[in-house]
Amino acid sequence: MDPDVNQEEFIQGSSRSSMRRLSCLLLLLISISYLTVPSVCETVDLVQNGGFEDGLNWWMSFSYCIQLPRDGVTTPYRSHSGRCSLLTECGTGGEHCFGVGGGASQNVHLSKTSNLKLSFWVYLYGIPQINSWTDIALIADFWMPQARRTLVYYVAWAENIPIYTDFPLPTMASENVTNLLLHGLQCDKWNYVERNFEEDRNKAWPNSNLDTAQNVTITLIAVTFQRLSLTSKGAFWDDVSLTYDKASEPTTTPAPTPTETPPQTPPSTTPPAPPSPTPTQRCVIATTVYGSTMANEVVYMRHVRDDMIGSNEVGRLLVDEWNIFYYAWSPSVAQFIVTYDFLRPIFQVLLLPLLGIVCLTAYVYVLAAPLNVIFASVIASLLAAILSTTVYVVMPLVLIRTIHRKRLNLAPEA
Ligand SMILES: [Ca+2]
Repeated sequence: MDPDVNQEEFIQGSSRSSMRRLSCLLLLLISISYLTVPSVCETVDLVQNGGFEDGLNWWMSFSYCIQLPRDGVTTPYRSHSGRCSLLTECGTGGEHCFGVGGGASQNVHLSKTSNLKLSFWVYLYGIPQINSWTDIALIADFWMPQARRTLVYYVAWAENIPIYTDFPLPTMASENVTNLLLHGLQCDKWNYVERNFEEDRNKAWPNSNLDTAQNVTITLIAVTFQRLSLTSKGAFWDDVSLTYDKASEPTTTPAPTPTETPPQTPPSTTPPAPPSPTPTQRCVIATTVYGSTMANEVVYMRHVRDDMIGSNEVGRLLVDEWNIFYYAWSPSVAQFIVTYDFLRPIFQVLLLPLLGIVCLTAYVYVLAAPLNVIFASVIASLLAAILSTTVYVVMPLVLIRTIHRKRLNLAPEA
């Protein structure tokens, strides 16, 4: 017996056994991630395109003064996550209008209004410490069959004059408008605001049954009432979110569903061709496989990529590097799937491990983020890279090698 051959067989057997154990461990980890992250996966966001990565899709831009239009616009100049945010800018009042500014709004359909959490990031600029004659606010309008109630979350307001109880519409009765002044927000930096929507609503109108509200319109606006303003001022908005936790929802009542209001530029449900990766950097393969940019799987993947990992400078750098690599080859794969449509269900199965990896990545990010968001982005990216490479590169190679060797062993000797 040749001891070298025995040693080689022993090493090969040992490496196969290690690979099997690694594969089992990975499968176990991915399965556990599916079971243990329902809170992450089942948080439903009713606001569409709240990170403004798809331009103003789902949002409607408007100006406070028609003669001096200053619509809300999306901009890559500054963002909290991803590449873009919404800019609402104030202007000089001049002689034409009492206030100049504008914003963007989105109508959200509610089948019930409980367990709702409102959150957003806002970056104020050009606002002095004391009074600027400027109102910057997120406005929530509840629409009911016979009435309308308005909650105004001020992030900046004209401190030296009484608050406009009828802002933004002078015709609204003040008892229907509730102003909430959000203190402690700072200029020239991103501020995070999170509100219990239900609590605010019930405090504002304890005796009115707002459960009957079927729609809420969320408006982001910046308006100045200064006649002569030399400085540019306003706000950037990002990651606007109105969520409810599916897990905590009573089973006896129907679940809220995303808005049915047609968007300004509705995404195609059956893309005839693979979606373009620019400028919004959609997940092209997942979008092609699941048939829509708004498919739950695609929205979730994008959310983890842009709003979690890409929520800080280092994370965004990692996401950018990944995008350069990914978009170098993914449009060809997407085109292939479009050409051979019957492959779509196969790709849906092939993407299941990726969904598990994304859930696990999100779980790790959520665990690590309270320590440090940059650390969370790095560790989550690293985990995603290692798991994806192992599942989609290493394991298939090992499988091919094993099959090849078995064939060689079975081949009759010459
Ligand atoms: Ca964004």
